[in-house]
Amino acid sequence: MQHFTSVYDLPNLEEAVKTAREIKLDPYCYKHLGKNKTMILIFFDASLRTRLSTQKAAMNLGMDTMVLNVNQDGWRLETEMGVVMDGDKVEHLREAIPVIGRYCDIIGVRAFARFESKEDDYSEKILNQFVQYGGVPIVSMEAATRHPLQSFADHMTIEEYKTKARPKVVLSWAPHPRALPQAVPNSFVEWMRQTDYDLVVTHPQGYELDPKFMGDLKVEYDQDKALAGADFVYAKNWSSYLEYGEILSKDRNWTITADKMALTDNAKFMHCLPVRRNMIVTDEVLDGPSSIVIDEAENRIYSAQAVLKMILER
Ligand code: SN0
Repeated sequence: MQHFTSVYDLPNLEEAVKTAREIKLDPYCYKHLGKNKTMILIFFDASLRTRLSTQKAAMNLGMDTMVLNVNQDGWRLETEMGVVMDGDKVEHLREAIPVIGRYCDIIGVRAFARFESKEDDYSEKILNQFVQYGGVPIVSMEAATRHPLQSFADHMTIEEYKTKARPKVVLSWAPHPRALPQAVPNSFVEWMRQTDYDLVVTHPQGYELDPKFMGDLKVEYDQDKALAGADFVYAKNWSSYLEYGEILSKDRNWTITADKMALTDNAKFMHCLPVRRNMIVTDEVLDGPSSIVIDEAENRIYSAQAVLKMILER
């Protein structure tokens, strides 16, 4: 595997999950692979789990890591081509990216949707410049439209917890005070559609995701109906794709409560974190026995490690 920017980069999905689960049992078994190799993690946006779990994954493989928080520690970087750089941006990505590539063997990059232009975000303007100019393998640590490392950990976690061959997995929109990207739900849907799970997506009208990710999957607009008999409830907020970046609802009837969880088949509660308590999910559910968010976060290490292993072995 050369780059990792979506589920489609994996040579074999089942094998990848198997590898991640094997690594979990013996995290240092591939420590020789990363000897004298360096991974640089570039953050245009904040991070807790992705930063720490990806660094941990690289270290478990014997790699060295360096981290750059672009907007805090580095020069402010210009991302637009053809502009006169007479403003506050000091250096262009066009030089910064290949330079970073000369200093390492793998680049991880996080650059969220900026909500300035739907076209820019959905053409993955920043991520694609890294792929084009980096000269080394690129790992997406959440780009404008996808968060594949998260979806990998989500899939691994469902595999660990599922009690039936074909669990019902419900992705439910939930309210949030800010406009968030569609990357996590896009990626989750895209990834889950590669499995044989019974995937149901529920959200208010106007929150339809890009058909590129949804394919022929139909939306269930009635959240209670969607939750009926669910084995996994994956809650997430996102802003509107159609009315790009807009918040169309903050309806707390969509918050995942114990009453909502009672509609399910004793479902496990999942969220990528960070989560807004009592907006997305009540304290009772998040602190209760059905919540597997911490295990899900732990699995970020092993799924990232499986990805880096495949890149190192290419
Ligand atoms: C990001 C998102 O894509 O939704 C990262 C999730 C892994 N989440 C946020 O930016 C949350 C910010 C907030 O204000 O709660």
